[in-house]
Amino acid sequence: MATHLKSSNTAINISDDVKRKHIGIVVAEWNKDITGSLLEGASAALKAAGIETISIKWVPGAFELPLGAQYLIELANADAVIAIGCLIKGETPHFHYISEAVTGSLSRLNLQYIKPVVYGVLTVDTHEQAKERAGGSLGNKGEEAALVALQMLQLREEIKAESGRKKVGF
Ligand code: DLZ
Repeated sequence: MATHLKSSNTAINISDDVKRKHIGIVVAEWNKDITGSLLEGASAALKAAGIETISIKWVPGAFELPLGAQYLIELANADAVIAIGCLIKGETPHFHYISEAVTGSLSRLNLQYIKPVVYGVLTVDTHEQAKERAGGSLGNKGEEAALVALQMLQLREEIKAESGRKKVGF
């Protein structure tokens, strides 16, 4: 039976086919108090949606998220990956180099594998801003990332079903 979920932007009906998908979560250890809360939000949302198979893997920092996501897709055959990290602006240009590399690489994985690789990475100025987005006053961005993964998997199923129906007519 389909499960009805409401994200901040849209309502999603999760079909039984989507519930059987394997979803990977790759999480960075840097700023673990924050990434741990984002992980809790993402896992809780996937469980509430009835997702049966969830693999959680930790990597050292945000820079390692793209390779961790690639491992989950290539070696564990994940259908979607949620990448969770927290980059806090410091006094060196590190923040810019890492956030640009991570954003570009995660974005490319979506198209390379034709699978959702969701950007659950906070890029903030302060630890306080991160806390607000990791279960604080601005919600939990991990939970939002999980809903995005489900929405994209559902979209794929719908488009597949529609294109199958069209072929029957020829
Ligand atoms: C080096 C570094 C710095 C300065 N800041 C962060 C951060 O705010 N968040 C994060 O997830 N990782 C950070 N890292 C570590 C890098 O992502 C990476 O793990 C190392 O540079 C090793 O490749």
